[in-house]
Amino acid sequence: MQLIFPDNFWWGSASSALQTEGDSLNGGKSATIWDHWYTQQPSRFHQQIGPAETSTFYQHWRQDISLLKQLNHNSFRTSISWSRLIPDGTGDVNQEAVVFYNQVIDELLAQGITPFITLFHFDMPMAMQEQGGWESRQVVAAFSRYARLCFELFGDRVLHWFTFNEPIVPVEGGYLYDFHYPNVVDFRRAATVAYHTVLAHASAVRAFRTSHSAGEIGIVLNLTPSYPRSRNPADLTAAHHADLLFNRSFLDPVLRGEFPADLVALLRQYDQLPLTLTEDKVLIADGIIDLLGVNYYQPRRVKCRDSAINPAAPFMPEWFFENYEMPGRKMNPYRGWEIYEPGIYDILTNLRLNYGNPRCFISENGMGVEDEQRFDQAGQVDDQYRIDFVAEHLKWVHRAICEGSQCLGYHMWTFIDNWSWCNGYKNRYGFVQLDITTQKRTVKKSGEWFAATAACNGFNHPENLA
Ligand code: BGP
Repeated sequence: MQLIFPDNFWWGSASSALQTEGDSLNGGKSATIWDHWYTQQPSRFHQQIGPAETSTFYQHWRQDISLLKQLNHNSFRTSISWSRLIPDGTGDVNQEAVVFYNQVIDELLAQGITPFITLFHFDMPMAMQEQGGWESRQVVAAFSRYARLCFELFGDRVLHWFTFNEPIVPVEGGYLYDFHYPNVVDFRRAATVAYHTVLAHASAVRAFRTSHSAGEIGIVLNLTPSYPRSRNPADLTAAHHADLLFNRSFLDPVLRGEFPADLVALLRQYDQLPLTLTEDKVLIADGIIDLLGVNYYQPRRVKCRDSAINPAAPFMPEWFFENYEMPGRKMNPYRGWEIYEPGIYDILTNLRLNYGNPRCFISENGMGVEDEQRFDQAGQVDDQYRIDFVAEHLKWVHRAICEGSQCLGYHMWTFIDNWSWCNGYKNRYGFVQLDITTQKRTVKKSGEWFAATAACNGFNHPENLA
């Protein structure tokens, strides 16, 4: 079955500044929370590889962009590093950074690749964290200024902006589950961080609108459909709560301009609401976006709790559900994530039916695999599993589009094997293999497949949809 996508479909991939640039303390850049945390607890990082080098995009940007061209990308998302552009977070702009980002943007455009730019991808400047990070309203104001400066500096050429990448992840990692700095476990503080992130997002959208920049602004959310174990009312309620806490906490404000009433009621009942100001409501309503990026890796399967809550334990999302390990689920064993391709269709359909069918695109989807060198065939990684993964997801994206979804593109995570936070280089995601010793770049079989798919605006899928 030939699957052909709409005209001008965005074919590309996503990456982030911190995971690819390297030179994390050079070029006038200051430390992020990642640099700091690495100095404190290097053993938290796979093979003790920290953020200093990553995949050397800061040096090899020209070569990397020519590889993007070779992969037939018509679009590419990366982020600007706040701590590179404004080293102390609030003060002077680092001209070396301006030169660097101008070169990257100009070269992308020269190669016919539309730049999609994110403003914040998990990389809080340490100087801002010292002021409280997202727990502080001053940091929200500083972010808004940083966003405005980006629109002024690059907005004549960048037409697709994203305020945040996966804003729930620093909330979960930094303030609930101890996998990002500052390693706090405290729901009320987590709720404050999430709330202030929404304010920061909305302030940046406001700054964008008042700057009269051309183009559009959005946000990238990792949406994990919550599937209940059964139709039992207790399981359905568990799934509803997981959806409220992990998806709708950001989805509703950016698409409907307000938080879900039942989420607010739930947090009020448990005395976990952050402090709010009267004027916040109007600001949040101003944060409605033009374009939604959807990152999809895995579903969330839940059931009602089997055991009583320990009232002395810290308040947690898991007070309302338990994760459910569905028998026979298909797993990516390296990352420990379930692979469930119809989930991507369910997200797009939910957006179409319940959120007014916003303009959106798949901004990340991908498969991290350990020890990929073992698939080397005559000097190239033969990653047929990644081709199958992408083809199956694209099949469901195509179906959603046929039913009316305004899904405008598909970006893969990621272009080149890159540094994956605490996982370092354990799992490889790229279309391009990176030798981390020599920095040699070699296109994998999936990269060739993707280039052909992008060139044809589609591909031949061997089977019919069920
Ligand atoms: C997303 C992030 C990316 C990337 C990807 C893969 O959540 O936006 O930054 O890292 O996941 O996940 P991981 O690196 O944790 O394997």
